[in-house]
Amino acid sequence: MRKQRTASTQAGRVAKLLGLVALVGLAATGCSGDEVLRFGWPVGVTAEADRMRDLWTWSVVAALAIGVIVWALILWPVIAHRKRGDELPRQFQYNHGLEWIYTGVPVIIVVVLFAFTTSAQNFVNAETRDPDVTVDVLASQWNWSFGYIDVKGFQGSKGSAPVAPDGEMVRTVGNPAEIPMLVLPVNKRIEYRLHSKDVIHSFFVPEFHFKRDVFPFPEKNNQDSTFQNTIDRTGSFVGRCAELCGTYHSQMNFEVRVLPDDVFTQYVQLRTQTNPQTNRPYTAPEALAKLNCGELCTPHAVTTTPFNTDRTARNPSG
Ligand SMILES: [Cu+2]
Repeated sequence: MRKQRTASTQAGRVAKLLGLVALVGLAATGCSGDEVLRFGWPVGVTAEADRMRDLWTWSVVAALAIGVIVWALILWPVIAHRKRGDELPRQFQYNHGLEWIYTGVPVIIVVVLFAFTTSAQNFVNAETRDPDVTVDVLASQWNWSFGYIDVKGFQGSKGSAPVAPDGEMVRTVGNPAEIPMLVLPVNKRIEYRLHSKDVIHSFFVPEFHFKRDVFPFPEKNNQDSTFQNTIDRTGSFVGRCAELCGTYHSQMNFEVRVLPDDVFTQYVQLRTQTNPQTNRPYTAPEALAKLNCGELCTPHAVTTTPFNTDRTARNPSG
């Protein structure tokens, strides 16, 4: 009896110690409640991102809860039932009830996780028939080019070769002085049509909580190179290539600039006009500078901060 009491007192002490360690660990990170529940993910800027964040948060919470139960089931026999003599303790094998539980519970967990994952995936992959803006995303070693399929009457259609001849689509192409910039309107349905000139790349915007591989045309094996989303706030977001694609893969970054709808309309109109100062069509930074809409139109892209687009500074061996 005394032995049992001692064991339960020790288990209580260990539980208190573990609780204290968890509390200090949580407090010492300096994270807010929302940050803790994001478990390392950035703040999402699309409804799709929020849905995936919910799935991620609750999956981690479920995994932690199961982890705590498993740790307790390991620690409890280690502490409370450690060897106390040579006498063999009572044996519990062939307990069918227990076997049903530890087979059935994991199956239920997998089914529940599968259901929630499928539901989130269907929501993220959903596409409307008539998106507000359709952008052609062309990846190449080691650059991005973004075109507006609806601008200048280009008749692109899903499934057809998406590369428009030069001049038919307003395009933004990165160069050593300008990061490639994808300018989009806020709260509008955007369709992204992805394709590559050469090897496989991957279109990744951390704030979208989403990336999709970008394959050379034509599509094979029923791959879906199109996706849609709606960005719910204005701002400037970093995009990256997330598929190792060669020497300068790490510098294959881009920027997503999200503007109010009316400013975006003016932006696209400017991009179809000639800049009297250069006698060439307005580039993305020139058009943003002309729009003069404060911080939102500040042409981050003419500097390379925080990006480094300098392809000449490194030696050829990379
Ligand atoms: Cu790449």
